[in-house]
Order: sequence, then C-alpha cells, then structure tokens
Amino acid sequence: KQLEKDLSQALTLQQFHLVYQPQINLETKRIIGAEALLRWEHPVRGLVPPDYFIPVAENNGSIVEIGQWVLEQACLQAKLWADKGLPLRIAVNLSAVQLRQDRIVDDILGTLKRHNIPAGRLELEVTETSFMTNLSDAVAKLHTLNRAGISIAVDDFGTGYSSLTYLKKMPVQHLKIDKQFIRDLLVNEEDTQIANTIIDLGKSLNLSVIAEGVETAEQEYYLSQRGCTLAQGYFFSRPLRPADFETFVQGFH
Ligand code: G
Ligand code: G
Ligand code: MN
Ligand code: NA
Repeated sequence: KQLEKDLSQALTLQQFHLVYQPQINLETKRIIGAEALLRWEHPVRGLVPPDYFIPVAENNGSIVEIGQWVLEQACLQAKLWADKGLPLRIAVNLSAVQLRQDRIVDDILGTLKRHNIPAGRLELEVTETSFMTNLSDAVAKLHTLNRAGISIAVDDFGTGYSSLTYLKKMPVQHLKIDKQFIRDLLVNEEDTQIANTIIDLGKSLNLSVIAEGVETAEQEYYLSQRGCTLAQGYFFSRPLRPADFETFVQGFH
C-alpha cells in the first residue's frame, strides 16, 4: 500500500529514468537499436525493480500514465541521438493494459509526430498476454501502428500462452526468445530445443528472432550458428544510461 502511494508520486517527483540496452545483429556485428527499460529510484528503498512495481502500476492503472512518460522519454532520446548521428531504433515495452486503452494508437502516433520521429525508429514490445483479452481489438490496433511504420516484437516469447493463431493474425516482425531459455541454453537440452524451435518458427514465418539474456560468448556463438541473427544481453552490455550508451556505441566494433 505504501509502495502504491509512493508510486503514484514517482512521476511528479521525477524518480523514474530510462536505461538502454543495445541490440546487436550477430551477422553484421552492428548495433541495430536499443531497448528502453524503466528504472525507479525510490528515495528510501533505492532502485525498485520493474518486475516488482510494473504489476502494481498495471493493477491500479497508473501504467497508462507511466507508459506515456516512457514513450515521451524514449522519443526525446531518439531525437537527441539522431541529431548526434546515431539514428537508432528504440524498443519500448507496451503493457497489455496500455494496449487496451482506446486512445493508445492516437497517443503513440501523436507522440512520434510531436517529436518528429519517423515511425520506423520505434519498436513496440508486447507480450502474448496482450492478445488474450480481446484478440481482434489488439490485432486492429497493432495493425494501425504497424501500417504507420512501427515494428512490433513479441516479448518473452515462449513463456505465455503461445498460440500459432495469434502469430498468424498479429502484425509482428520480431520474436524475442525469453531469457529463461537462454540462461541454460548450452546445459539444458530442453532449453536448447525450445530455442531451436523458436528460431525455426521465426524462419518459417519470416520473423526475425532476437535472443535476450545472452551472457556468454558460447551462447552467442551457438545462437548465431543456429541462425538467430539478433541478440541482447550482458555479454554485449547491461542496460545503460544515455551517456554510457553513447560511449558503448563509440567503442563497439
Ligand atoms: O529491466 P528489467 O529486466 O529489470 O525489466 C524487468 C521487466 O520489466 C521486463 O519484463 C520488462 O519488460 C519490464 N519493463 C521494463 N521497463 C518497462 C516499461 O517501460 N514498461 C513496461 N510495461 N514494462 C517494462
Ligand atoms: O522486457 P524484458 O522482459 O525482455 O526485460 C528484459 C530484462 O532482462 C531487463 O530487466 C534486463 O535488465 C534484463 N536483462 C538484460 N540482459 C540480461 C542478461 O544478459 N541476463 C539477465 N539475467 N538479465 C538480463
Ligand atoms: Mn522487453
Ligand atoms: Na517485457
């Protein structure tokens, strides 16, 4: 309850910031973009993990306002980087609760327009749960966003109620293999098979597959040999503050 109260003031008190984790093309060894991840610096508790406060914000609806702030920040950052000669695509997590809002499509397109960001510079990460409450509504909204040029990634793929029906109907371009399958990729045969299956599914449906939570050179080698072309994880970089992200980009080759 206290956490909920603190959360309701976190925006006003400017306790949120975004960190950015680079996404790498394993074939070209180039940075293709960054995932924006929300951080809450609580004055007493310190850094509160999003896994802890996002569900609270989803339950009381404040995720709508927080999510809009995240989008604004990500757009401001995308603009700053583009002006510095770094035209990176930024991936923003979109909660199922946000996608259910009637205004969400206008809000997103309006925000891009206001910041003068080409739609191709934005990717939205949605989870499979987003498709469950009202499939046709989610399909319609994502179609509109996608037609405008925004790309869509299915986040945490394989952990939810993955259904091939969703994938057929959804205008998605990327599947993100959840980090729980990557952690023991090379030691747990089941995880290897699940990752392989997602990579093959991506190939057959013409979706690019990104592995998250890549922490070792061995995982990177296996994934790239197996045909997973994109990756993200501590092996390349932790999520970084903008200035550190720029330093990382300059040193990456
Ligand atoms: O950054 P970290 O790995 O701790 O994030 C944990 C979880 O919080 C992930 O599932 C991530 O998708 C989610 N998350 C991080 N930032 C945001 C955000 O801005 N919006 C939403 N909806 N979820 C986020
Ligand atoms: O949105 P999503 O659920 O994919 O959130 C990604 C989360 O994974 C973020 O909280 C981020 O901090 C975390 N993360 C990113 N790279 C790694 C990694 O290599 N290992 C682990 N354990 N977590 C990671
Ligand atoms: Mn994500
Ligand atoms: Na997520």
